[in-house]
Amino acid sequence: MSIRIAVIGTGIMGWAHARIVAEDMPGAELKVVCDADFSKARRVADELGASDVSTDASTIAAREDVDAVIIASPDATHPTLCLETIRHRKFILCEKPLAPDVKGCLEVIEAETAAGRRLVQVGFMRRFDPSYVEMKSELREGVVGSALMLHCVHRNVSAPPDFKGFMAVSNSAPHEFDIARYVLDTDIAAISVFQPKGFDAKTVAPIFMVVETTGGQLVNIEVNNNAGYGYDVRGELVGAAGSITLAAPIHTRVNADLASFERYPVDWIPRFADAYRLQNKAWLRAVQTGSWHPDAASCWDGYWASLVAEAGVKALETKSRVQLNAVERPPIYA
Ligand code: ISE
Repeated sequence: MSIRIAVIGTGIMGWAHARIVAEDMPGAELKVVCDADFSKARRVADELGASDVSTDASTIAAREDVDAVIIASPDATHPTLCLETIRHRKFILCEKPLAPDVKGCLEVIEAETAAGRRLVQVGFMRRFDPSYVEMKSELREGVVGSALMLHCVHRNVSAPPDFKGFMAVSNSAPHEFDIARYVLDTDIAAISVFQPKGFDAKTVAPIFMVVETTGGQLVNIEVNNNAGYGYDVRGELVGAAGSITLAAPIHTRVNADLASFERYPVDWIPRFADAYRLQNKAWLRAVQTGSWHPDAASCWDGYWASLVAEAGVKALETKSRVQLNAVERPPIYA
């Protein structure tokens, strides 16, 4: 019996998830494509062979022909749609962020705790990226000794029209906040945020963060949403006895015009194509079996990403180091 999946949202991520469901998730069926704009939903449904379209996201979870829901609608709608879907006890893959603020994350955590079981996986797909997975396992093997620092670079070609400077912290960097917790197996104690001279929190410009973990490690994160040359995500974990460097999935090297070069991807979809496929397949197995992949990001991980993001925006705006105070972890996320 196929798992009938509804995808809410037909933006860059909604398209990407709908395509993976339709083309690369045996055991799943793309049942409904939902978008407030009927023509967008119709176009994705027609191209990918979905059975139905909808323009009302609030009705999706109640549908008897939908078993599970992928939420890839605008960030602000995520918590409400999670709450509605949890109310119907259906599994959710919620694109990051779980909620744009900590309050929204805690509301979803409260609902999931009341439901007595995990139903939500948050779309921190880098946890399924083969290079980050290998970085974590090499660290666990003790190859480079104890982890001391993690250097992160996260560069986009260009920021979307409505992007503001602080969104480098609240929208882009949550991937690094989460992957640091995943790779280092730790939580976050404090964050400091800097920009080169002459920029403010509204100006889209390179942002440099220093994150202190509760394990005593240092994580530095550069985010540049207008790097211009390509989508470039780098990472180097520094241990007491060596280091582990992330390798991007480069498949060809071009030799032409007396030059030899590799091409950068245009955005995160091709760079993390394997990660999205593996993430979505792991989520489908959880829907089918009720047991979660150990790397799957839970609502607790979604809460931490928003907690660090909120602290990071405050650190940017106040030009100060901000310490984090997390709530106690509910037992269902142990
Ligand atoms: C975007 O929202 C993402 O999630 C991408 O993975 C990230 O690279 C990009 O910077 C964000 O804006």
